[in-house]
Parts: sequence; structure tokens; C-alpha cells
Amino acid sequence: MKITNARVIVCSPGRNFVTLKIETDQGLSGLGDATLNGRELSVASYLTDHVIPCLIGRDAHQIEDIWQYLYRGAYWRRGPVTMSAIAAVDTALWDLKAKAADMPLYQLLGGRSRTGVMVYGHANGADVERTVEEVLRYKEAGYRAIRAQSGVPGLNSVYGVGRGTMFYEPADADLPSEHDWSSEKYLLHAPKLFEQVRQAVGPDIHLLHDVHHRLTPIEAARLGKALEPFHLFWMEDATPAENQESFRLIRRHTTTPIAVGEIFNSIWDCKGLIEEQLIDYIRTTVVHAGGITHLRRIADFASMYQVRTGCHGATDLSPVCMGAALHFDLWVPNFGIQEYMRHTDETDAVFPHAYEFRDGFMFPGEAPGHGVQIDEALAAKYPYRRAYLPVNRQAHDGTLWHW
Ligand code: CS2
Ligand code: MG
Repeated sequence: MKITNARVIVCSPGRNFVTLKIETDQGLSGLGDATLNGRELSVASYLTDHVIPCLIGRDAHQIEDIWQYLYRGAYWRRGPVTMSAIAAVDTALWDLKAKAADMPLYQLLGGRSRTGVMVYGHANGADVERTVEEVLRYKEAGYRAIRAQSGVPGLNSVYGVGRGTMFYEPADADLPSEHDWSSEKYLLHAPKLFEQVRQAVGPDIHLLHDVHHRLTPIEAARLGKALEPFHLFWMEDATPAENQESFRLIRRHTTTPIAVGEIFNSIWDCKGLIEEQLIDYIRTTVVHAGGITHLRRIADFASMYQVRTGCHGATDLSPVCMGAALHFDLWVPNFGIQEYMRHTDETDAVFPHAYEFRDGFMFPGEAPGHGVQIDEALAAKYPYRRAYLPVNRQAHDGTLWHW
């Protein structure tokens, strides 16, 4: 099955997406997500100008050889742009191989390991009261796992509180908007939020929280300890993870489970965290960590240390990524949970898909491949619009901080 053509489709149905479409001499085509929030055109160019010329004429069935060709052959290895581009090619080739075999992708990976994929939704609000209302709404909607984020008294802007309630989109401006931050105000507030949320929702719902890289290790340890009475499913991105050793300090002080990895793009970013069991869940994704081929390697390595998967699934990961991730999640032995931030109706219309949500679980469907298509005519009606993620500054003195 020879690759005859490959195209990058950039569109913006409510937010920007970059999609790679690979076409073959057997009339089959495959799709991969290449969306990197705030830096979309970098990946589009990497694919169009540097990768696609090398794909034409290759055998689409040689997924591993093409992965190694693009990884080792680039010389400049790793990084979010390179690994998102490789991921898009890899995902499209897995989509193609499953279509050629006329089977859903999870069957090609090794078949289902569970009845469905447990997901978590995002409940957020400007204050504790409205966040509790949202958590209860998600419980009512059938979610068994819910992430809670709320505004922090005394701060003008908040992470995780987005447009309306159902949809959260952080890339909110043509140039980076500026948020303010106070770790001290946040550390005083977060335990109060979860005391209220846990009391309202009862003991059986999994609660999750995203610190979004903003604490120092000792502050993260303090937060983990303070949240222990509310038995969270995980505390995510508690501190920046460039220095993997910093998680030793957090681990020494708290039993709150730890999740990291949505911004990782290779196994090397998480090797120490996993082999020292400094984390409980690895959040790497199909679109940013080199595709299905590399994500399987990360998951298998993690399973040796009883670390489970918890793939990132925000709105800036397209339905193509979500579809592929659900097939991966249905197969992967050490599955933990899948993030599921719903896309808007206009996004879903551009990306028709087989997956569905039922009673707190997602099901990838039985369509051949990953089950997600793109309506190119409709996509063309939503041209790219530059949009940046915010930056963050310390409220008391303006120091540029982690967003
Ligand atoms: C967040 C993301 O979903 C999450 O866990 O960390 O929403 C993240 O802020 C965005 O994906 C950034 O583009
Ligand atoms: Mg996160």
C-alpha cells in the first residue's frame, strides 16, 4: 500500500486544529492529529516542508520503519513540534493499517482489555459554590470521575475556568493574555474547595485536580498533604517536571496520587519519574508523544513500575486524537483514566466520529481504523486564527511565572 499523497489541513471550528491526511494507491486514507496549542503553524510547516516529501512512495504498512526514519533521520531529536509531527504520521498510518485490515484499531493493538474507557470531565467555576454546582451537574450526567477547578479569591484570572461551563478553551487571544497568580492564596483556597466538593459529591466519585505546574516542590508537598482527607484520584502537574528528581520531595510527604506528563513528548521525559515510582499516572498523549507507536512504549515501560496511563484529552487535542486515544485506552493493560473535555458542536461537525460517551465511559466504536473523519469542505469554512495560550505573572510583583 504505497503513499501517493499527504496533506496538512489547518482549520479553526471554534479553535485551531492541524490534521494530516495520508492517501494511498489503494484508495484508502488515514488521519493524524498534529495540533500543538499556540504553535500550530510550526507543526504544519514541519510536516509540509520537511516530512511529507520523504513519505511519498513509501509503503504505508511500514509504520515502525517510518517512525524510526522520522525520529533518527531528523538528527535534531525530540521536542513538541517534532514529536507532534511524527505522531500525526504515525496515527494516520495506524488508521490506514486498521482500515486495510477492515478492523477497529483496538483490535490491531491486541483487542479490548476492558468493557469501556472510564473518563473524567471538567467541572469549574469562578468560586467554590459554582464549582460545586458544576461537579454535581457532571455527577448527574453520569460521570464517575470529575476534575474540579475554581477561581481563587483575590486573583483576577483563574486556570481552568473557561468559556461558559461545558467548554474550556485556554487559547483565548491573538496575543498572549496575562493572568495573575499567588501560590499562597491558592494554597489557602484549594483545600477549602475540595472539602466542599467532597462533602457535596459523596465518597464514591473520583475527584481530580490540576495544579498546572505552578507550585515549588515543597508547596506541592504541602498541597498533597492538605488534600489527603478528600482522597483525590490524582493531583496533576503539581510542579514543573523538567527536574524529575523534584518529585522525590513531594513523594516523601504525601500519599495523594500524582499525575504528570501532558507536555512530555518522549519516554526520556518521564523515565526517572516512572522507574523511581515518583508518579502514579503518566499523562502523555497520542498527539504530543510520537503517536501510538511511542505511546505504547511509554505505557509498557510504565507498567513495569505499576504506573498507569491517564492520557491528556483537552479540547486542543482534536477528535482525531481522541478517537485514536480511545482505541489505545481500550487495549492498554495498565489503563488508568482518560481525560474527556467535550469539543464544541462546530468541531464535532468538522470531525465526524464513531466514539460516544455513555454512563461515565467512552467507547471508540467498531468502525475500521480509529473511526474519525474530516469534512474538508466544512473545515475550509473555518480558516486559521492566531491564538495564544496565556502567560502568568506573580500578582505581588509581576514576576513571569508558570502558566
Ligand atoms: C490542562 C489542559 O486538560 C488539562 O489537564 O492542562 O487544558 C492544558 O491547559 C491545555 O491542553 C493547554 O493547551
Ligand atoms: Mg493538565
